[in-house]
Amino acid sequence: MPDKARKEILKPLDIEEISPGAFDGEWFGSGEPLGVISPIDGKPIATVTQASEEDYERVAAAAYDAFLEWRAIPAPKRGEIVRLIGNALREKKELLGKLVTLEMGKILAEGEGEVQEMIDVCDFAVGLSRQLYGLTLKSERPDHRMMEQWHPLGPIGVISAFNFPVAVWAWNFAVAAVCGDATIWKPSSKVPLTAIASTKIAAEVLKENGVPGAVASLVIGRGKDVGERLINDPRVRLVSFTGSTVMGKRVGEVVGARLGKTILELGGNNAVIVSDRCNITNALQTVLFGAVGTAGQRCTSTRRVIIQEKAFEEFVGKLVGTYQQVKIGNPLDDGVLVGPVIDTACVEAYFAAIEACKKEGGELLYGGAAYADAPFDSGTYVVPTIMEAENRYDIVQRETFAPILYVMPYSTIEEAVALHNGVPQGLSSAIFTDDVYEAEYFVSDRGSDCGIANVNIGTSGAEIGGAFGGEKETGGGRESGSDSWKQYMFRQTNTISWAKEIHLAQGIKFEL
Ligand code: UN1
Repeated sequence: MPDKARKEILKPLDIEEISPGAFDGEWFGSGEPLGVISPIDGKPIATVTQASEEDYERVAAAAYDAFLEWRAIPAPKRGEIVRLIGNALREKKELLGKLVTLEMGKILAEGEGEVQEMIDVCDFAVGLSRQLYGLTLKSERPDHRMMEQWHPLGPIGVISAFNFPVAVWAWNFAVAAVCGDATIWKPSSKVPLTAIASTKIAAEVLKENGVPGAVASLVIGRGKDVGERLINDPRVRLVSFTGSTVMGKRVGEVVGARLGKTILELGGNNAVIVSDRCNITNALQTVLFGAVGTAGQRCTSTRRVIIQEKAFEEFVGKLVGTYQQVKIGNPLDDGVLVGPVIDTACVEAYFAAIEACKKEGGELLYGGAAYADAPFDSGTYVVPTIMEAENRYDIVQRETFAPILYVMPYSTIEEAVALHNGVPQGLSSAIFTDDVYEAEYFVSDRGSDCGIANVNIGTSGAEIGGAFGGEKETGGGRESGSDSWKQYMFRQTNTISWAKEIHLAQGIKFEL
């Protein structure tokens, strides 16, 4: 990729060749340098000076002080700051979207889509800032009133993954900010530049409005230096973690042991059920986007398609036909639908999964190879793959973060749902059907066991207005929309007496 393209993206976003990786109102960093590589061509983009353990301490102390100041500002005023951050993101949408593409490898439309999610959640949070409502409750005592209030919680730790380098931070930051919390963000070390750029955009607005910069704190560093400190830090009342189930279990254990709170967004193993009574064209298009979009690296990516046996052959045949037309290449180029995967470790996981599936009896129907016409020799371009497999295979039970789709037939809707739910994860799910019974069964108490269940749309591409997250090994957390904000605050029950005399609850008499 020409250096010009890099400059055109980095310069206007104020990313230097060597950027400090810690922010607490000021930029600094005294840890080891981290080279950032673009998966597009395997070449370096820039270097980040990581945060050391001491740097983490400085950031956490500043975030705590910033929280004390920020929580005293009325929530709608905090919302106004978030509104301005949303506007700043609107101005930088194209640029930041390009940086997401450069650093992470997803296509431009998806890079910009991610920034759109940031904007959307800012808008959502602005409205929320005039709500954050509690209940009033009837007291059993005369002339007493009970109510609930929600108060700011404290600094929030946000540990985000490489695949959604900016949107997931925004889901947490925008909501936490209107709730009165400061955020300490530890992004994936694979994508630190987008984190620096996003923090700079927010920091400028904070500065212009006299708000402490540490409301949007950042620590880029190694897990053992800053990640472990963050999850062990009693000042950090809530840790919102997105990543693998293995890592999430560790975060859950450590934060749980100190009785802190967590939001865990872990692995998915998302399936689409395709009925023989559905719009096949729509189902094909949707499965394609879900399975090959972001090169299969969304936690909501479609990994399994469970197809009614009468429609199986036709659907799979057509699906292979659609896969053949997908343009793979430089994600900065027009018309490309699939860019590189994040790194060569991902490519290894891709080949290992295909081999494992074959060994268990699976059949390769399409793909299963490095992309022969890759635009660069970075070793990160693979052909999206379709395999016929059985749900019980060990490899099908696991989440492989690569564009591999397992297809399998079913006969009854009840069997389809049993197959669907027969995996350890429970993030996102979908059914394609025109049959009311099937659709309602899928979203009923006996239906999908996932946090997200859709009818006639796919597993990925959730709107920010809904609560996002999943059940079982996905971790049970919910973030962004609906009433997810409650996790960023603590609930206080207030009972207020305006009675002339004392009344004890439960009618107890306790008099001298
Ligand atoms: C993720 O993959 O970590 O629903 C998040 C979606 C996006 C977010 C995915 N809105 O696919």
